[in-house]
Amino acid sequence: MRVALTIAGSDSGGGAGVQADLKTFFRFGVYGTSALTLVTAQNTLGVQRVELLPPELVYQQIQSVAEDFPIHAAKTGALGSAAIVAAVAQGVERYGIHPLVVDPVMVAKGGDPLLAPEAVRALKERLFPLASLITPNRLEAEALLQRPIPTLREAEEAAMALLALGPKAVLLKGGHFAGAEAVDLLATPRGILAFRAPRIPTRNTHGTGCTLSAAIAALLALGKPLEEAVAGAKAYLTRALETAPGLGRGHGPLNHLA
Ligand code: PXL
Repeated sequence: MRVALTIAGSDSGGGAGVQADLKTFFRFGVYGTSALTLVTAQNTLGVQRVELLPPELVYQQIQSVAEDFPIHAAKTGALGSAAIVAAVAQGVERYGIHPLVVDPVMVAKGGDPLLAPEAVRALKERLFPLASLITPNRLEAEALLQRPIPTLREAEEAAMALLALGPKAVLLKGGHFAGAEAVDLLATPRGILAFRAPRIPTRNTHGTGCTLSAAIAALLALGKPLEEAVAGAKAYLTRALETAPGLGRGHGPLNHLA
């Protein structure tokens, strides 16, 4: 059995974070392990509280998993602080964890911060050079590049600029741009590929980013090439959105069984 590791935060509502990642790994038949970075008290309406775990405890969870399991792929989600980013980078380097998908989570769906502003620099300097892929949405890409990306037309150039920050590949997600299709751009040194899917009109979008990056990590753990992993993950996300169970009174979770 193939093994994946998620290094991310807990969402008590079960729609995002580590809970979404483990459900997604399971759906792809991949054994899921985890290193928790922070704990949220959260539901579909918002985040009521965030507590960061000690960086050295984050490192130790990575150590415990890596010293006993083969890790065929990993992903990172909410990391909280610059010190946690540094601990994660140290663990990834020490145990040669690869391939690594870095989802540069900055805020939760309702706008609550999951990464300190000063940690963005640590993310770029420490973690991006270790990443096989980073998966920013429009808002995260704008924060990383310190400039607006108003439309899909500017997105290609933005994806290439993000690639220059050091990751092996960039998936600039199109969910936050206008249009009938959700177009994600995959930038690699070989050029740009566009992945298109119909935009699903729904408010049940809690955990879409977590779920996509977890599905990519699962498919990489199964040995798929990057382009195939991205295409397969996007198809899964579309099905999970289409069949969302409609739980909660806010932004509801996806159907991870899709
Ligand atoms: O979707 C980003 C995200 C990541 N990690 C945790 C979250 C969220 C969004 O709510 O709660 C723990």
